[in-house]
Amino acid sequence: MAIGFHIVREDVHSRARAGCITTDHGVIETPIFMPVGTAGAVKTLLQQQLDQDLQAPIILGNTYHLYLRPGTDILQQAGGLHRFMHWNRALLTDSGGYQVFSLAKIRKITEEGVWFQSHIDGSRHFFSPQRVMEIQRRIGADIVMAFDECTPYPCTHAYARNSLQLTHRWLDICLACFQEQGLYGYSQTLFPIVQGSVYADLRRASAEYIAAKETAGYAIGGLSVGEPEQMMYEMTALVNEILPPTKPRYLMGVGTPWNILESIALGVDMFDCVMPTRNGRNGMLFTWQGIINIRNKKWATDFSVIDENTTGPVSTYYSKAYLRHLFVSNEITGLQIATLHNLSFYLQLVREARKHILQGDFLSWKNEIIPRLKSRL
Ligand code: PRF
Repeated sequence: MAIGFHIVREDVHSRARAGCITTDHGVIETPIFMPVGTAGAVKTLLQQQLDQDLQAPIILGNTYHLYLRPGTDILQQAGGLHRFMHWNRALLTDSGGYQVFSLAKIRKITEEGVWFQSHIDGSRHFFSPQRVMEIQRRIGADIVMAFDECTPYPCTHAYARNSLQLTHRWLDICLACFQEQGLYGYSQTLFPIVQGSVYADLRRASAEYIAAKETAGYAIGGLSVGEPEQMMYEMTALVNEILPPTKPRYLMGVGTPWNILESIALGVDMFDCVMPTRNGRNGMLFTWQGIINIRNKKWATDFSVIDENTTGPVSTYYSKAYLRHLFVSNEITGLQIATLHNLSFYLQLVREARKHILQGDFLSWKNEIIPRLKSRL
C-alpha cells in the first residue's frame, strides 16, 4: 500500500491537527519530528537507541550523501537502506535538491539537471529528476522527495520565478518516472515540494500547481534559509491554505522548538532538522526550561540532572556538571548524551503538542511555553 493518512482531531483555535500516517514500516503519529540520519546513521547513535529509547517512528536519510557513499550499487546489493542499516521503522530520503545546492560545488544548472562536484573528493556527477528517482528507488525509503531547487535567500523575484518553473518541470518528470511498487517488497510514496522563496504570488502558484498532483503528501521547501521567522510563518500559512487538508504536510529543515510549535499551529504535520543533533554535538541543549550551553563554566558544579522534565534514556540520569566535564574533556560519550537528550526533547515536544491538540488546549499551551523555550539559561 502507499502511505495512508487520517486526521484524528483538528484544533478549533488554530490550524493544528493530530493525525496518523501509516506506512509499510509502521504507524507515525503526527505532528512528528524526524531525526536526521544523513548517511545512514543518526550521528553518535545506534538504531536500537532511536527505536527503543527514543521511539522515533521515522528517520531521514540524504540521497546526495548515500549516492556518493556507499553508492547505490552497494545499497541495492544490501537489499535497500532499511536492511543495510538494520532499521525497521519508516525512512524518508531527501532528494539532494538541497544538499547539492548547499554542499556540492555546482558546476552548472541546466534544464535537464545539475552538474556538481562532490564535497568529498571533487569528482563530477549529474543529478536529473530521472536519476534522483532511480537512486531513491534503489535506496528504498518509504517516502521519497521530488528533485527541486531550494532557492537561496535573498533571491530576486525573477530568479525565484524561473527556479520555481524549473522545479515544477522537474516535478512532472519525477511523477512520470516514479513507481509506487518498490524494489524490496514494500511501496514507496513521492512527496512534491512547494518552492517560491518569500514571494506570496510564487508560493501561491507553486502550492496550486503541486496540490493539483494529488500525491499522498506534500512538502514545503525553500524556507528557514535565512529569511526572518515572520516571513517563514507567512509563507507557510499561505501555502497551507491551498494544500489539501486531508494530506500530510512536511516543512523541510525546520527548525527551533518554537518554529516547530508555531508551524504546527499553521497546519504542518512533519518536520526534520539537524539542529538537535548538530547543535547538540556543539554543546547546545534544548530543555523545557530553555537553552543551555553545556560548555559554560556555570555548569561546572551544577549536579542537577540535564532536564528533569524530559523523559528518555539520559535527561534525568546524568548531571549538567558531568555532561559539561565530558564536553570540556572531549570525551565522545558527551556527544552521544547530548544527542540523546536533544532528540528526546524534540520527540517529546511533538508528542506534547499532539496531546494538547487532542485535549483542545494546544494554542494556549503553545503561547505559554514558547517564551520559556526561547530563554537562555
Ligand atoms: N528542498 C529539499 N530539501 C530541503 C529543503 C528544500 O527546500 C530545505 C529548506 N529548508 C531543507 N531541506 N529538497
